[in-house]
Formats: sequence, structure tokens, C-alpha cells
Amino acid sequence: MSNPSRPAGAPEEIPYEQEWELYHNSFSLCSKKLRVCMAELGLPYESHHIHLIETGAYENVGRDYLAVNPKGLVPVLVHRGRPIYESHEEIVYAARHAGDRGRALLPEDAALRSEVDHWIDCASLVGDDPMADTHLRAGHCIPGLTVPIFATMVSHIPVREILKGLLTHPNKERPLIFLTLKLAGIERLPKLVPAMKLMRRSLKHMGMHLDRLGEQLDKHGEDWIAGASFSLADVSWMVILDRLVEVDWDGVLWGDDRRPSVAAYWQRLASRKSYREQIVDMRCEITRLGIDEVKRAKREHPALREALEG
Ligand SMILES: N[C@@H](CCC(=O)N[C@@H](CS)C(=O)NCC(=O)O)C(=O)O
Repeated sequence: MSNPSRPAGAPEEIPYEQEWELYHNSFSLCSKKLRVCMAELGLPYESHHIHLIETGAYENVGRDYLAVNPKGLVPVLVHRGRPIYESHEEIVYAARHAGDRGRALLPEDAALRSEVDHWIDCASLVGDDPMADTHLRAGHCIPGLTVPIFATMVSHIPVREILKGLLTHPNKERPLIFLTLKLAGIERLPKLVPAMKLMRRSLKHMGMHLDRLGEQLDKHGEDWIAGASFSLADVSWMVILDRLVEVDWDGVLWGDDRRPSVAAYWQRLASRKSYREQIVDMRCEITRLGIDEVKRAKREHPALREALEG
């Protein structure tokens, strides 16, 4: 099988001990997608947790990890030493190597498969600018909608750690954004005009994607995106909806009887064992604090709530 998304300079082989190994981060949405996928497929793997600055340190741009992914991005899935890049391709690769369970999550029937592919794609972060084209992909709405929790999480990271990224991170924009969020704090988010613009656009477009998701669920009236069977499309959307809940967007997007099919779908996703074990139980302390602090800031500063939710 070809490996089309191998970044320039990436290795063809990585030293390994287990058939499957996963380089991932507890908070990263794409990493959660892989953890849930591997659990649903019943594939055990060796875990290599890599810190990003939002969880405490720029481990992803250290020499050791750049030897795994020269772009410094997680997740990377390694199969018998062969690295696979891009989470939406990694989950398909893993399913293809997981026998009957893989065929259940990635149907062979052509019509069903193209439906699953469509919903995987819509939930993906593709290309070098995953904040562009928010109208095309729900996944591209996620960076903008994550800003409030970035602001609370980064309040627990020392300035000196964030500054290190100016020397080491290949994308200097990232440390600068985190520094700005650290100095402003969540209360002053409404004053950060470009961030607010991105957030509002992302919220509007996420609403449109969720409308389509609701229509898809209503079309067949079954539990999951492609019908009665849980598939990789649901894995991909579990992590999208989880992120919206983490950042307290669920009320505005599917609370108070808005989008009831999406609300019911979320309840089904959240009650899966893979969700509990691979997402909830693996949240780090900084994320747990960040979740509470977004809610508290919105309670204590009605102007902030108004600016975010409009
Ligand atoms: N298209 C890639 C996106 C990977 C990506 O953007 N990963 C983020 C976390 S979700 C990351 O590693 N960010 C760290 C950084 O940019 O420093 C995929 O789907 O795997």
C-alpha cells in the first residue's frame, strides 16, 4: 500500500518493538481519533505520549520526535516499523489490517463506503492550513473553536516554556498565538479581533455541518452515521463533538432542543466504552482545569459569553 502523505524528510522505517505503536497526545483531537479507533478495532499498541505546548511542553519539536515526524505533528501510527501520517489515513489503514472488526468499521459495500469516506473527510484536518475552508470541513472549524480552552489551558503553562517555541517550533505563529492568549487571559478574548472573527466564522460553519449531520441521521433513523453499524465515520465525529463539549459549545449548538438528532447522537457516542477509556479517562490535569475555567469565565463575565455565543 502506498503512503502518500509521508512528509518530506520523514523516515521510511522507525525502530519498533510492537506490531502497532502510536505517537499521540492526550488533548489532540487527531490523536483521540486514533486512540478511539484502535480501541474499537481491538488493536493493542505501544503508546508514546508526546507533549504539545498546550499540555505542558514542546516535546513534539524535540530532536527525538522530529525523527519520527519532521513536521512535529501528532499522531503518527507505526505498523511493524512503518510510519503512517495523517489521522484520517491512519484510521483507514488500521481498519484494513484488523480483519472482521475492520470490515465492520469500514464497510466493503461501495455505496456505504463512499458515505463513510465522505463523513471521515468532513471531520478531517487536511493540508497545511486547517483553519481555511471552514465551510467545507467541520474539522477545519475546530482550531478556531478551540481558542477559549487554549486560553485557559495556557494559563497553567509558564511563559518561559511558551517562549521556547520561538526558537524551536517550525511554525512561529503557534508560540506567538499561545503567548498572546497567555498574556490576554480568557476574559480579554473579545479584544483579540482576529481570533474572535475566526471563532465566529467557525461557529457559524460548524452549525451548518451539524445541520447536515442531523439530516443524515434523520434520513435513515438509525443510531450511527452510516446506519445501524458504528463505523470510522462515527469515530471521526466522536472527537469533533467531544471537542465542542470540552470547550462548552454544546449548549449553543445542540442544547435546548436545538438539533435534537445531534444531541441524541452525542449521548450515544458518549456512552461508548471507547469514549470513556480513550478520551475522558486520559484527560490530563491541565485540560480538566481548562474545561472548568472556560465555564467559570463565561459565568462570571456575561460579556464574554455574549461575545462568544452571540
Ligand atoms: N492532518 C493532520 C493534522 C495533525 C495536527 O495538526 N496535529 C496537531 C494536534 S491535533 C499537532 O500536532 N499540533 C502540534 C503543533 O502544531 O505544534 C492529521 O490529521 O493527523
